[in-house]
Amino acid sequence: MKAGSSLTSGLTIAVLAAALILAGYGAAIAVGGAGGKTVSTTTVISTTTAGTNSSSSSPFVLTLVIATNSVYNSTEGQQPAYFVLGPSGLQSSANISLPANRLIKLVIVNYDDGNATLEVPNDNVVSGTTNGTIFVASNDNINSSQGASGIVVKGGQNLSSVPVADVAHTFTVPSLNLNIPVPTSSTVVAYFTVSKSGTYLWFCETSCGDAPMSTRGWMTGSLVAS
Ligand SMILES: [Cu+2]
Repeated sequence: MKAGSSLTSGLTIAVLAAALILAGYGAAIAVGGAGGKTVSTTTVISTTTAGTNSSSSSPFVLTLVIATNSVYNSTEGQQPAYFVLGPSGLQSSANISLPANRLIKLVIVNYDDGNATLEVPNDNVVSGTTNGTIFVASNDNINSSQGASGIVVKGGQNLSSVPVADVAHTFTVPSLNLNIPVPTSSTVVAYFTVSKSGTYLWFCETSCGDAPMSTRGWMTGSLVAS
C-alpha cells in the first residue's frame, strides 16, 4: 500500500508539472497570437451522423441485427431475433419503417454462427435487390490472411445466391419479391426500393426456431413503407 501511495503522490507531482508546462505553452501561444500570427482553433462539427437519413437523394439506411442471446421464455430459452438498429440501440423489428420510392440500403449484421434448414427450396437465391445481388462480408473472407506485414483485407463478395449449407436466416418479403439469404456470422448489404407504400409481411424462411418463426419482433413482422 505504501508503494502505491508513493506512486500516487509521484503521479500527482507529474500531473502538476505537466499542468504548469501546459500553462506555460498557453502563455507562449497567447504571446505568439498577439505578435500577429493567427492560429485557427475552429472546430468543425459534422451536421450529419451515421444512421441518420436527412437527404432524400441518398439511400435510406436500414440496419438490422440478428442477435442470438435473447430469451424467448423459460421453455424455449435463447432464440435468434431480428432487431432494428435505431439511434438509441436495438429496437423491436415487429414494425420496420422505411420510406417508399427511395433507395434503401439494408445492412444486416448477423451474429448467428449456426446454419438452418430452408423452409422453401431456392430461398438461398437472392431476389428483389438491385442487380439481383447482395454484398456479403464474413469471418472467412475478410481479414483472411495475416502475415508479418499485417492483415490482408479481402473485403467481401457480391453474391446472387448463398450456398444452402451457409444460410442461417433470410429476410423475405414475398409481396415485394424480396428475398435476402443471410449467411452464418456475416454482414450483408443489399439495395432495393419499395415502389408502393403499404404494410408488408416480412419473415425468415429458415427453420431457425419454432416459436420465433411465428412471433412478431423475432423472425417475422411488418415492413411499413410510407
Ligand atoms: Cu431465422
